[in-house]
This record gives sequence, structure tokens and C-alpha cells, in this order.
Amino acid sequence: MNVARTRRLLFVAASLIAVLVATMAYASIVVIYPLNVSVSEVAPPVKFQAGSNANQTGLGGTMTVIIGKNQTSATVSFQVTYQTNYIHDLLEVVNTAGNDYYVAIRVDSPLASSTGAVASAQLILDVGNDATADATVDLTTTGTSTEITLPAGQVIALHFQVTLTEGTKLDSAPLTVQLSLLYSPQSGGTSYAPSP
Ligand SMILES: [Ca+2]
Repeated sequence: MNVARTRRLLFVAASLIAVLVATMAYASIVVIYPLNVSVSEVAPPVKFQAGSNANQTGLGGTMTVIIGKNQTSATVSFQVTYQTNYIHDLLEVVNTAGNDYYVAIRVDSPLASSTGAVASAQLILDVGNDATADATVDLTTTGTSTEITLPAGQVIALHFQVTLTEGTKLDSAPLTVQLSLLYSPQSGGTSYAPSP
């Protein structure tokens, strides 16, 4: 075989490879694996319950506490006047399980006075209802409290503290604040909560 013929053959071979590469495409293949997901219901281990001052007479009205059928939602309302108002043990969170839970409160929609009458508004979390605060939540700004431990069988008493500035006028419509209770069986677990 002479040199010229060898070069021609190599050129032809190279051209064939170029055509093959140019026309190569992936085939229509799909691979399928089974994955089974099962979801079932359990009773809520952590629940709301009325505090000792729920539905008692406050300042010119009842301090109303309404708890949902499964004790997994709550609505509270109360009245305040000028200077500092402390409302003790209106609502409680109870751990009915045999293990600790880790609890945080998130302010989703803060209390906002258009008149500037609210100097401060706080939710105080008191594990064991022993008059020693374990966390404080500023109700006038969005955010999540520090996570506190709720031991098995224990309660967290929720106390409210609101200060109105004298000489101002509170909005005519009641002010509201939207909160979420977060709990997890794992320390640090409440940080995984999806955004509201
Ligand atoms: Ca305490």
C-alpha cells in the first residue's frame, strides 16, 4: 500500500467518524423506580388550653379565649388602658407527650398602631407557669422567638404585657397580631419551619 492510498483511506475513515459523531443523539429511554409515601394521623402532642384567666372579666369586658376543636388553634382578645397592662396566664401550651418538645413563637403579622399609642407589646412565655419568664416575644415586629424546651407533661403559660403612652389615643378598631406556634421533637427543629 503506497503512502497516497493510505492517506486517502485515513481521510475516508476520519470523515466517517465525523459524520457518526455529528449524527449521534440520545435515545428515548426512561427509567422508573417505585417510591411509596404513606401519611397517617396522630393526636397532636402539643396543644393549646385555656389559662387560669381565660374568659374572666378584665377591664370593662371579658378576656375572651377561644380554642379550636383539636386544640391546635386559639384566638384571644382583651382590653388595655393607659400605662402598663400585664395579663397573666390567659392561654397555655401543654405538652401531653412523654418526651420533650422544643417550642418557638413566630410573629407573622405584628401589632401596629397607626396612632403610635402602643409603646410596647410583649408576649411572655413562662415554662412551668412559675412566674419566671423563659422567653419574651416583641409583638410589634415580625420575627421568631428563641426556642425553649417544653418538658413532657409541662405547660407554657402565655402572659401579655402592653404599654399605652398616656396622652395618645388608641386606634378605634381593635389592634390585632397574628402569631404561629412552632414545635418540634428535635432541638433546633423549629428553624426548619417554612415561611408563612
Ligand atoms: Ca418559667
